[in-house]
Amino acid sequence: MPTRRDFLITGGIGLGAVVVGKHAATASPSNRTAPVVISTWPHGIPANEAAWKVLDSGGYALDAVEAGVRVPEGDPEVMSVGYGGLPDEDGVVTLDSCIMDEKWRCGAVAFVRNFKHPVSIARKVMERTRHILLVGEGAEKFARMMGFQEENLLTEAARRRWLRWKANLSEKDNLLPAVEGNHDTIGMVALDTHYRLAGACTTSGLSNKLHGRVGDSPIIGAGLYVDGEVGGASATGVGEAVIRTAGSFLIVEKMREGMSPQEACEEAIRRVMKMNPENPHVAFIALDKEGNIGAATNYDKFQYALYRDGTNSLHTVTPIR
Ligand code: SD4
Repeated sequence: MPTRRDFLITGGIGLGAVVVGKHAATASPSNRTAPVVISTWPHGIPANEAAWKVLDSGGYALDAVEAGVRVPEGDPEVMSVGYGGLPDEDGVVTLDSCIMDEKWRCGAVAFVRNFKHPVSIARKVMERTRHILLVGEGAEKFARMMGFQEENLLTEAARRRWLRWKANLSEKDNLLPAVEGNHDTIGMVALDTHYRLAGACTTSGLSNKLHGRVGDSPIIGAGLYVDGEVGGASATGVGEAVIRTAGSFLIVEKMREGMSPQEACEEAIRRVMKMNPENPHVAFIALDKEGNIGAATNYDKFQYALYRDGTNSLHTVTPIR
């Protein structure tokens, strides 16, 4: 019995939920479909739009996902990614991001301050170093060396939200970060017209997190995993639960064993629920190398954006309980 019900949202979310592209997708006789791009949350709609521009002109999936996730990274209205993201408990915006191509090449940065586009720094780590993950000061030094401009990422709106949280602290509070309302990492997986896969994941992480905390989003295998021979997956939600399950890697391995992207995402959510008795909010998206997609969650309001067959649409996922 299906545990997930998709429906097309036709309006009312203020993002232009359905956008029709110029061209229909290429469907080969074997029923493979490309290009396809899938991403998390309503801000996936404008992100998909940017990714589709690359894909629709025959471009590379890796360029598409980078261009795509840079949109919410640069948007101050999106308070969970990049510029305008909510800060940690010290009032500092710290960003985590990674990117991965179809040949297992990957790059990541974590705990990066004052740079708006960590995904592009992550790509430079992948392309210009022998390393995969750079953090904090080292990542920032590398970004400066690569010519990225520093800027203050804390917007007035985010600072006010942080001040309100700070003002409400009491000796009764513990240091668990508030989890409501800030699960909106963008994870994106794309398949280009040459059937090459790539993915990216980028976030400001949980709001009010402890200074120095890094979540799942920059961890290859947790927040993102891509295997060009199989498919790719990405995660959003409480990062600790995603890391514990190696969620994105788990999904790709389940697809390798023969599960559909949908079955694999549902399996990963069940694993999260089994391994984390407090049932933290998590959602996964997946795309296989044939262009089939999946999405699953254990919380009420998860939506993903899908650009396929020339249409960009937002889908709500029925949670697994
Ligand atoms: C993290 N997974 O840092 C991220 C948070 C988030 O949607 O909001 N994800 O744990």
